[in-house]
Amino acid sequence: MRLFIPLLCIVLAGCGGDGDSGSKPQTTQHTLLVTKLGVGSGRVTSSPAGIDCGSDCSAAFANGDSVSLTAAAAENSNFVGWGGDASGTDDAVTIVMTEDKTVSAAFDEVPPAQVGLVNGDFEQGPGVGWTQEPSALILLASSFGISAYSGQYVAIFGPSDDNRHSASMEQVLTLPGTTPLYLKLAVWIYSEEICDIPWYDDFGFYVNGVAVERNDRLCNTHNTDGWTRGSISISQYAGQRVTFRFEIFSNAGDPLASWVGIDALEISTTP
Ligand SMILES: [Ca+2]
Ligand SMILES: [Ca+2]
Repeated sequence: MRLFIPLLCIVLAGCGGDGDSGSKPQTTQHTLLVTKLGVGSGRVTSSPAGIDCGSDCSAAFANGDSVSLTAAAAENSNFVGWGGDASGTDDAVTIVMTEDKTVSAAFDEVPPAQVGLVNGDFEQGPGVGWTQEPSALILLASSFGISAYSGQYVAIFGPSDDNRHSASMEQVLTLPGTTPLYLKLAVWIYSEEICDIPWYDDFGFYVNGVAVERNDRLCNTHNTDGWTRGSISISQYAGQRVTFRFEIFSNAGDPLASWVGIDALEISTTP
């Protein structure tokens, strides 16, 4: 027993000898409680371990402990930030356990990405879906003296009273993940440029700034005498978030003298 008692004292870390009145008090514990707020979802874990919230959202830690909490948003959620006895928007935060503490973690839902074109037939007018420069290109076909291919509205790229040398329209969209994939559209070309003279205009369809379909010698032999239906392969961009851009321009010093109308844009799995 003479050997056993000192060993037991080490294990218990607190055997007072005779006359030793200053023995350490047992370490105080504080509770850390994590609550989750918001319409999104996510998980909060602690280091040292103890909280995995999830379902295990409270744990006791020794007085003075530094506890690091880490928030991980679930799919289609965002971590917004910490509240209660913590603050900030970084995924990790450190809490010093000087007392019982409650920390909230807020998660928001990420709105699902719009798949496909918005206002591809332009029937929602010039204010929806498309950024247009230098002014609205989506207009009532009747105001231009033509019929729309679909509905009432079309987009027209060409000269204007402002003596523009270019006009463009773009939209950021997420494409469906299926292949093959096509952009189907109706096109009407009317050019007054003479093909023997290099004052051609240039009209193109660009994805992420790269020309996918382009006519850089637009002149009067290309006139379509009305709407024609065409399709452009965009399979290589399937499933991606991309920028669609249509642009007409004339070379420096030479005005635009071509009009290109487009209408009834549609993302399709068939050409
Ligand atoms: Ca239309
Ligand atoms: Ca020109």
